[in-house]
Amino acid sequence: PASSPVEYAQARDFVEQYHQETDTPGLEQRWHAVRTQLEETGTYVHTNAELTWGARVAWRNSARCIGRLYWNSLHIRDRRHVHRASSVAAECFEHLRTTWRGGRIRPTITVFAPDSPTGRRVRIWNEQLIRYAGYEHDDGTRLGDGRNTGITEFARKLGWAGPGTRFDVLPLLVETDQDPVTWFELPADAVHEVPIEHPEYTSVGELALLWHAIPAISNMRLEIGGISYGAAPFNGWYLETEIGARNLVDADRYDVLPEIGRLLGLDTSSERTLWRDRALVELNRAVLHSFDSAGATIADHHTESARFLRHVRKEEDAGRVCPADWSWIVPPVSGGLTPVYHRYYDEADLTPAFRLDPGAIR
Ligand code: HEM
Ligand code: NRG
Repeated sequence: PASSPVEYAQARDFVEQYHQETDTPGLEQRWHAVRTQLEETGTYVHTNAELTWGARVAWRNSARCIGRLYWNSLHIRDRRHVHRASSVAAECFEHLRTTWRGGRIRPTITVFAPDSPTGRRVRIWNEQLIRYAGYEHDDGTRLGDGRNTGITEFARKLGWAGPGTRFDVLPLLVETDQDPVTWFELPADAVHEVPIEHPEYTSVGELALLWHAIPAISNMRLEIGGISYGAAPFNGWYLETEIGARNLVDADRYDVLPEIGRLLGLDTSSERTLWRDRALVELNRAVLHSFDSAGATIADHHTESARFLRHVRKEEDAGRVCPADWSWIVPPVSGGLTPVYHRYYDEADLTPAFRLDPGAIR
């Protein structure tokens, strides 16, 4: 189904906002050109500068993101001419290779062809470019990442089969108006993984835990001035708590705290020994230590929290509101030790924006 024509008001707001904030002359001239395109085609084409600024501001407007201090240096890969499934997959793999930079990860977004009134449409089904499969076997045993059982089942129905380890990298699932949803195995040189080891408790390494170095969200649409980019995968770097307090820890995911507690010789007989909390802190130390050893960029929650408050102050100084969602910004470890805990934030739904489609599956 074709998307509806772009709304004039959204296009106008964006063009105004762009010219004002970036001090670019020629607003009325540009608006005239945009309006003509809207009249003739029902949509319009962003200039390169508009796309760059729009994507950066969509990041700046992401209320759940603690990492926004560097919003203005987001690297944009303009791939608006790419709209076939296999080329989309190839460009996603190239995205992963170029953002890596030998471990000095550079925040990057690749923008594919937008939805159009003529029916053009590109979708990546995966939540992130790199995710681990989750299996629920008939005998009730589970393997891998419980978050991804839905998409794993879906990939298997399409004919994909993983090696059956705890960390099988899922294939990329791409659908376009011209291609039914198709799976593409990720090439090894696009996937960097970090084995998790503890700086002192060497037995933690025997658990053979690992995680992928790059978090690249691929199922959010990028909305700029009424244009909707249905596939625009982006990444920065990890905050250690995402891995060390959630992905490896949530009971419905890798649930490793009981194993860590045993290895550390903690008294797990009662909650009141706080063995979970002690294991959690050691796991987060292990994640930071392992990424550092691998030379892969990763933030810690103290430093990233302080940076975020610098960002909020900079935004205020620039005369802008900085929308933030307390429940997403405050880290899941030692919340009260971080400065982001001790205040409230503005709420606002600003555009450009990244949005999750209601139909997105896991
Ligand atoms: C969410 C950190 C870069 C857009 C988050 C979250 C963290 C985070 C910790 C919360 C995730 C969760 O609790 O599951 C960082 C760090 C970055 C970074 C350390 C390093 C540069 C980026 C970039 C973009 C971005 C480059 C987009 C261009 C978002 C969005 C969300 C988010 C849209 C919300 C995701 C959702 O609703 O599920 N970020 N981020 N972030 N970030 Fe960032
Ligand atoms: N919690 C998710 C990733 C969400 C986004 N986090 C970032 N984004 N750091 C996880 O995989 O654990 N980023 O663009 O850097």
